[in-house]
Amino acid sequence: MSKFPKDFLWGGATAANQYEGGYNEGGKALTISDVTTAGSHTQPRRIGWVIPETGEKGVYQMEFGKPVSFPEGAIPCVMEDTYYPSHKATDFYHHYKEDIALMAEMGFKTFRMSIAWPRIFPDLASETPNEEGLKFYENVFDELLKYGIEPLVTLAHFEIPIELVLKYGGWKNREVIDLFVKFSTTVMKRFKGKVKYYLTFNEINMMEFMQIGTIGLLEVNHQTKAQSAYNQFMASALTVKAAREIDPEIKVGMMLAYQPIYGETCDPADQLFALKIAQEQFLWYADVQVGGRYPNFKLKEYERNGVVLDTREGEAEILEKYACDFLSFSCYGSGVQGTHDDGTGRAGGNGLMGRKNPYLNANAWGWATDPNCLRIALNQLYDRYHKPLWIVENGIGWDDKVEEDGSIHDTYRIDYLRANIESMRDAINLDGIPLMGYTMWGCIDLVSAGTGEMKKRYGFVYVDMDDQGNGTLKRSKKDSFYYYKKVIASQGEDLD
Ligand code: BGP
Repeated sequence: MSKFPKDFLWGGATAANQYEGGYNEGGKALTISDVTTAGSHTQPRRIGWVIPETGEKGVYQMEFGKPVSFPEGAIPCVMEDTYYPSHKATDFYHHYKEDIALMAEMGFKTFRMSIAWPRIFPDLASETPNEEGLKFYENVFDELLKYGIEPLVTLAHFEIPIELVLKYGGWKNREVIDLFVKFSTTVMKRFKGKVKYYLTFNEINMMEFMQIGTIGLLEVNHQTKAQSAYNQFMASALTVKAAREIDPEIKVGMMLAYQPIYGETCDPADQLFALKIAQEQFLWYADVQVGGRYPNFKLKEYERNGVVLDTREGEAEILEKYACDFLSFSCYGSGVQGTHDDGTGRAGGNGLMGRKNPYLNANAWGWATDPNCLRIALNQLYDRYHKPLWIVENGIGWDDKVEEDGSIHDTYRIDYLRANIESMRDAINLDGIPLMGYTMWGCIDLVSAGTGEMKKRYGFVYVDMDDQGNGTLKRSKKDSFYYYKKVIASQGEDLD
């Protein structure tokens, strides 16, 4: 069986707010994640709010897919006696040497992590970055490079500084474009020669389903959401422009939350419905960020909704000229969409996955494993964009059991990995897709973004910590650790 390319970037992926901890150390300012409580599969995560003028307090429930709406004048706040999972997360801040050694032992060629914006600019308008924040990441990159692990850096992974919301009103404000570009430029200059791969906005299309943590809006409507997306596209294009000026070796990717969408039946109405979902929730973001222009269906939708974008002369050319170099995406499964309700119920996932797929098995959170989703996704995206691709998230959350002797037998994760690696392998070998790499999500256990739980674990390495933040933070290798090590060592040939 054919191998993966020699320079294929095998690795794992994380995000600062779910993994790093040290939320108030090293001069870092607070983000929206730092005021977001834990939740569960059935209980949404929450954000406390207060209306400063009246002192009235309340709690906002983050329901996935429901447009955000805080009461008028309310601002997010920290609630007393409340556990906030991002504060400690799984403490990469203090464990990075140990964790990177474990990644090296697995044979990682790359490691995806994000930089917390308010660690670099605790005061967004300041012209001087926070040296302690820069130094932390520099130490991490040096440690990675010591083992020959290539850093893949997300510049914004659900990282909304509180100041961005309170002072600027979130991403709908055009001023934020310059603030972000100052941040990305500072980072790329400082780490020139150390970091070659950047992603601008994690799952940029997640703003379709969850706006407070992605674009920092306390109230959303067609106009503010559209303007926020535009401002992020411009910030992304100007980051690509800066990258080319700083170091032509740097490659900047977009990051899309993707899932192949299956029409529920062969009823043409279902097929049309599925096509529109794919365009509106996923593809149009890549049409702009990778393709360089707004698709007609989006412009028509704006017209229907009375949306008028605030743009400047020359920006359309910038979007086109500085489209991203490659398209990275997360893909955990597929979605089923249609117009018939046959009572099969809703599926779980990191997007609006639609109905349950009766052909697939799901985990306890309703996320189904689709053995063909990566090959289908890779073909769909390459056919449309003809740019190199990179799978930067894929994986399965499970409440792993630690045996008496400390071992963790995560065969379900190994089975998931095998099926997904086979799917990628076929896309490369049978379909000729240029795939740069694969970073499994949450390679070392971290906090779930959707639920704030610890028990929804993705790692090859177990971290001793429970849903209330109790635990020693001790790291232990799961069976999948040895499996992935073998896969990497054999360049994807030994999948048994
Ligand atoms: C993606 C996010 C990640 C991650 C992952 C798994 O949408 O980019 O941050 O957490 O989904 O989701 P969850 O943590 O909810 O299981």
